[in-house]
Amino acid sequence: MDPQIGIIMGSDSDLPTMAAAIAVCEEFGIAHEVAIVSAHRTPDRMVDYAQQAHRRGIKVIIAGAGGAAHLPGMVAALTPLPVVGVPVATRHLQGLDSLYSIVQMPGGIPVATVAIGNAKNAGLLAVQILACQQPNLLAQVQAYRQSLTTQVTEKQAKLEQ
Ligand code: RP5
Repeated sequence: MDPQIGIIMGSDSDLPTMAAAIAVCEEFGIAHEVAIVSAHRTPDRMVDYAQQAHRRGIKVIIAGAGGAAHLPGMVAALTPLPVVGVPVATRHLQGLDSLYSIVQMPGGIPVATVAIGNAKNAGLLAVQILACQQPNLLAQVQAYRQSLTTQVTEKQAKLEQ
């Protein structure tokens, strides 16, 4: 099955963070691909990936990067697809630099930026974007939400025992 979500990151050192987005795709049974695409170290590969993704059937791109995190914004500038940005926490500034690099996009070129390190939400957002056009997936999202509600209800019930 052709991948519908592209998960890219600036370095293999981002993988432990981005693994949560991969896990969401696996949980929802969505075909996805994972690639290391660096805005700074492999700029030509980044341009090629961003320009070709929609032609290959990708519907949403999740892009994670840390430090001078230009990958999500540059990819967003090069693709018509929605881009979800994940600021990866860095050793020196704890990801604040990554967040600032990704979140302040100029009007016209959005990146849906999640919280620092929150690749899980990036995966869920990508799934929900796909679910707009896929009733079965929408039902899965609703079931997932219901499971969150149930977990809280059960914890509350334990507190009251
Ligand atoms: C960014 O630089 C990557 O996204 C990564 O978060 C950061 C550090 O990369 P490495 O030096 O660990 O390869 O491009």
